Amino acid sequence: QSYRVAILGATGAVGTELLQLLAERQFPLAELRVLASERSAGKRVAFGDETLTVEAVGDRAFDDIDIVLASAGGSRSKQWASVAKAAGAVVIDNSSAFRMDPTVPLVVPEINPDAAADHEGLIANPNCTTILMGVAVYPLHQVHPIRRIIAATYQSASGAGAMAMEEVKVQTQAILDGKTPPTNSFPYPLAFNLFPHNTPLNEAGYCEEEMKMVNETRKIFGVPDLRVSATCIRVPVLRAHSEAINLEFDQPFSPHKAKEILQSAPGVQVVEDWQANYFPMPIDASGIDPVLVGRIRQDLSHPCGLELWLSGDQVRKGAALNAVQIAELLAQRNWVKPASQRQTSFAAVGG
Ligand code: 2RA
Repeated sequence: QSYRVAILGATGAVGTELLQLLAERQFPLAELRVLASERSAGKRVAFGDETLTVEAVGDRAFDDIDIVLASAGGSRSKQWASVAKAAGAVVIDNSSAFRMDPTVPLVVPEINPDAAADHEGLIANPNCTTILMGVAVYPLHQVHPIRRIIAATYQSASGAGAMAMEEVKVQTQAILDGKTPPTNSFPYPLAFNLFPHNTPLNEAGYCEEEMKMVNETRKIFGVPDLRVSATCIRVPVLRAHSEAINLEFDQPFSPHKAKEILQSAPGVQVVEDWQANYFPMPIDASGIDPVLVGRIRQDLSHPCGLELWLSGDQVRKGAALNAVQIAELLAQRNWVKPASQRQTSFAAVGG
């Protein structure tokens, strides 16, 4: 079976990656519609060796569409998700708008694929930092339940969009030329600098980005009381996030056993050459599917603790690839239609 797919936000960094992945992975397409704001209508975007013309999103834009891959920001998702659902499409939304809605599955296919079965036309793609951490630590959680996660992230400019990636290059050149670097994507220069993620802070002093890792991980793992703390930092890297992760279990977890588990874990590639001091880096993680994990070692401050380090492509597995893998999951399991409609059709044929 092939599907009529629409990409909302087709001209952004994630939208561009969605197009590339749909072509690379030969997703079964009956039609591909590329949608963006009025301002981008008419632009041409590459799809494999074709080019497609961007259409302005509007009330009829989702007619006859089966699957919408949305990555145009939370306000656009809030504006158009109900229109797309009403037109009969399932929306896989990359924004944070619906992630914590109890009626909306929040899915990482390597972790909780079955959660996608219950969708009623809307599935949320988790935050990039949550996806990368979850893919790396869930295989360990399946062997010994994790009691506590402490994460420190080193987040690339791509998380703030294609313009931010361009700006960090311009800032770098300006500083090398002895000029004042422009600051549009962030309130302060990112080149030769780093700073705590600049999303709003709560009363406890945690920013929204850090609370996404706490709350989304609990929902995806199905462990509402999982103890998570995070410190999210923006660093002058283009498109791969890195994370230092400390895990506490209820019993000792040997680094050797952890490495063995991760070497066969879905979506993970272990990279650690202790002699060469070679471990995951953004320059290796950029542009590839797997999350690179390494420096797996005993936490020397806790007998039941484990430390690890990861780098993963924020635009790819952190956003676009995870969304496309959800679409592939729906197609493989015949879950494209909302659960209530599937049950009705099953009953109708005397199932
Ligand atoms: C960031 N995770 O990196 C957020 C948005 N994708 O800023």
